[in-house]
Amino acid sequence: MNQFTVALAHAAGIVEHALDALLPKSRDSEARLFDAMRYAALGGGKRLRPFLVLNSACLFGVQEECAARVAAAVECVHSYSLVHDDLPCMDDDDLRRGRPSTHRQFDEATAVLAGDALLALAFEILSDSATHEDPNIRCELVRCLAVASGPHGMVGGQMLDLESENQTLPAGAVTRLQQLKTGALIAFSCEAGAILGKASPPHRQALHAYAHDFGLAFQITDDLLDIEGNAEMLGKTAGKDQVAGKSTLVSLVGVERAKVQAKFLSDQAVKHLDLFDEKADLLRHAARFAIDRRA
Ligand code: GRG
Repeated sequence: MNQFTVALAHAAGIVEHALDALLPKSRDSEARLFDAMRYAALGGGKRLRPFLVLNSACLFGVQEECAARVAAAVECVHSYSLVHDDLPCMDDDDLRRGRPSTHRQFDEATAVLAGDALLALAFEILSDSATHEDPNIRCELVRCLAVASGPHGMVGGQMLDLESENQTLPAGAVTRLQQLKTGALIAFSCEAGAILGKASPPHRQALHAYAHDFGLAFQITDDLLDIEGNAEMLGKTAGKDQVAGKSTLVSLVGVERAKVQAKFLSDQAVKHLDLFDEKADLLRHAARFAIDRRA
């Protein structure tokens, strides 16, 4: 295992420990809801967003327990988005993270409620004084996560994505859609450390720029994996973009040019970290991982 793989596994351990504590095992009549929430949030995944939260927080000397709570909140939002995305009314997928998607394991109504509950729990976690002693910081975290996950972020991107099926979008529209659907939550994950650490505007701006290029490189790679991968390797159904007639950078410019663009964006993301010392090395490695990953 290389240094980055070890660090990613370490971040996964930290966020899973936090989620395990924040998601009670059972609560009498609501037991089924909590079981479904735990199934969705604790069932694997790369935990890349938590990694980004923990490592951006590390740059500013933030206490690990505080960063772990923010990482757990981000993963709650991410897990909710996957649960809802897999529903029959959206992507209609039976497989997620190598096992039945939440509505297949439970039922549709439970999956909708588990997703809703995970979203609400994220904000409950952020607004708790255990996340940061300063209420202004907690308020800023809540505001930024709300923007990243709502109509100006992930949900807005998902709407554009649904509307774009069987249409050819221009490259600029594809980029905007992906920035909203995937990039906004990744950007929050990178900036969260700067918010927690009350970083200077240039440091926060550098992380924002890093996240912008990282998010696009990550999504182009996702689109490439959808074409080049298979269900066993990805833990989810492959080849869905083509079936749904979705415009992606890969469908617009082809596999080879998309790979060149992803590499360009990953390199550019690394350059945005120039004002940080070697403490940012794991974030530099992460930009490479975003394009080299096989799942
Ligand atoms: C339904 C509200 C709502 C939003 C859906 C995030 C999303 C928007 C849909 C999920 C489907 C998808 C392919 C989105 C693109 C973002 C993406 C690559 C998600 C998968 O993230 P990974 O690879 O997943 O980090 P793991 O399982 O590793 O956590």
